Amino acid sequence: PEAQYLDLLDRVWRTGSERRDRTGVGTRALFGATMRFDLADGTVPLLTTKRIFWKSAVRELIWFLSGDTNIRELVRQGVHIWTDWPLAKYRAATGEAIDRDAFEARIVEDDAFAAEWGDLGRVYGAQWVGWRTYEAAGEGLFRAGQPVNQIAELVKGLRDNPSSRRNIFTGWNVAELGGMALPPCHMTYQYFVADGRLSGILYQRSCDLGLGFGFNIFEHALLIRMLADQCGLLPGECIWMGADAHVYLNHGDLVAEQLTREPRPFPKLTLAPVSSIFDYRFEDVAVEGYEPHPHIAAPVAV
Ligand code: THF
Repeated sequence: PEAQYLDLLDRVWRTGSERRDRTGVGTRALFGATMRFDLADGTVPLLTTKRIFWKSAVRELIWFLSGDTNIRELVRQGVHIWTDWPLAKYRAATGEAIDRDAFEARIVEDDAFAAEWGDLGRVYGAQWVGWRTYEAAGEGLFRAGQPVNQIAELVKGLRDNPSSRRNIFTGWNVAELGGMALPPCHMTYQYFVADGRLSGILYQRSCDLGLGFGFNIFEHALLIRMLADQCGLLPGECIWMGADAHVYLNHGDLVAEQLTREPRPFPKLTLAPVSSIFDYRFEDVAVEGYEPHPHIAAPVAV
């Protein structure tokens, strides 16, 4: 099954259109790709052709579900994958040449500093569990309404109305895109129940195949497993739809190396039983039999 990913990686690198992107690094990109992974046997799509730091991915997903948008909690847990954006902003604003470790140390130690510089704005967690609403309050006036917890609504929907075609949540809040450090890449999720099995589709508008994909697909699968457990369902298929699927130009060597490697079987995932989708802790997630090829370090374009 990992062959689907390797084929896309190869195709994008060989035939993708070369383009300048927002970050200035440049990419090769193809538009429109699909992959599907069967979760019914208890496996998860965790890439084996290089080590993926799945523990960071678990912590990131739990952080999204908690509604948090400040990197502080991630940094406290040793997860560094979101640090580069607040760091770049801080450096640009202050002109201070602070290094990454010192910046992270301040985020953890200094409450006011974390509040001012650690927040990513209205990103994933804010939209997933706290989508803002407003209600009319007289002539041309509005007041804040009760925020929508899309994840709680989804769980309810899957339990009460599993055949609905509206079991969806999205991070793409048009009105708040300007208030996000980065608009969501993995943006829309939809679910489907048949024969007691839960399948999910993720629509990803933009995918960094060399770096982010390994995290994105694993978290998509993990969320399907959590939702299935919470709704008394078995896992079905994990389907991925990528729009702009790209490889950064400075990931060429990584791609070449990864394509020489033989994929191994995907590992098994087990979840402890917990009473709500919001109660998962890191310790409740176990991955067994993960024997990947060595990690390949790759720079992240900010
Ligand atoms: N921006 C870009 N350019 N690529 C992305 O993959 C990406 N994301 C998120 C938001 N913007 C993005 C951030 N997610 C790593 C992993 C995921 C990220 C960002 C960075 C990363 O550096 N991974 C390294 C080390 C991991 C670690 O130290 O734990 C790796 O080798 O996997 C995709 O959603």
